[in-house]
Amino acid sequence: DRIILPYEKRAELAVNPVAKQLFTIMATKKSNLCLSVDLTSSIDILDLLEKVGEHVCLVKTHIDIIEDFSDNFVTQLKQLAQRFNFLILEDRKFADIGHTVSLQYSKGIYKIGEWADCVTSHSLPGDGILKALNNAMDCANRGVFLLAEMSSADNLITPDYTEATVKMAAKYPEAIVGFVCQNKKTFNEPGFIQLTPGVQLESSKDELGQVYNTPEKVILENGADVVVVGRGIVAAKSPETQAVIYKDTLWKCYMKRISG
Ligand code: 5BU
Repeated sequence: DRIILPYEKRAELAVNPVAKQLFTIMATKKSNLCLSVDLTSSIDILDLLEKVGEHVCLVKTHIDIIEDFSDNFVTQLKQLAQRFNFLILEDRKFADIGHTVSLQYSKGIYKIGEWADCVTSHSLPGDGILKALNNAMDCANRGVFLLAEMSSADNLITPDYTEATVKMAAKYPEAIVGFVCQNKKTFNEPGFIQLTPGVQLESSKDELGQVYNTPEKVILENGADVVVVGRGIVAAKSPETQAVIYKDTLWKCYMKRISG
């Protein structure tokens, strides 16, 4: 059962190199916190990461919301990732035919494939999207989190869709870091990582459909391995203090889970 296996053990079972790295970073830094840096100014993002980089295993970006994007931003982001030992996930949610996705992954102004350790992708278009990403990743240290479930209220993903998504991943195991999902029953494979967004210290909602569960619920009941927190940290008075609170709370839940 993946739920009670420690990250060190799961690192050995992972096929994708980014999954291996991420399990190892979590175990080393004692952090299963992924910070979603949903800010629109590159300086604000870099300043925030200076303060919280040491507390996170993964930084999740939406590169297309940054208003002053530049190649220099990417250079600085990569330097912070090196310095603080975290990985970068571009939450691009690819959702087109394979050919278009391979262009979106490698080209344009963002050239995502050059700097993002991993990306998110929908399964909706069929496995051509994974074939495209797998080819574009070209044996580099790269990987995909496949979206099997969403956190938002009344989303249209059905249990059949979720199951078919997990089956699709089995065709390209070397490309798959894990799944973005909300439920531990979604998959069993211990080498894959469950990334779960929609988390704050208190269960709540926002005005646009986001649903928040607590760390206890998502880790102990729902099987989250890496927990995505955005506004819970980014919008706090002191993001640094709040990041430490999240990091400690999430890690405690994980320790409790693996102790059975
Ligand atoms: P929040 O501020 O903690 O609500 O931010 C959550 C982030 O996770 C945000 O960047 C979303 O785009 C992302 N997300 C999500 O909230 N729910 C999902 O199901 C998926 C991604 Br997939």
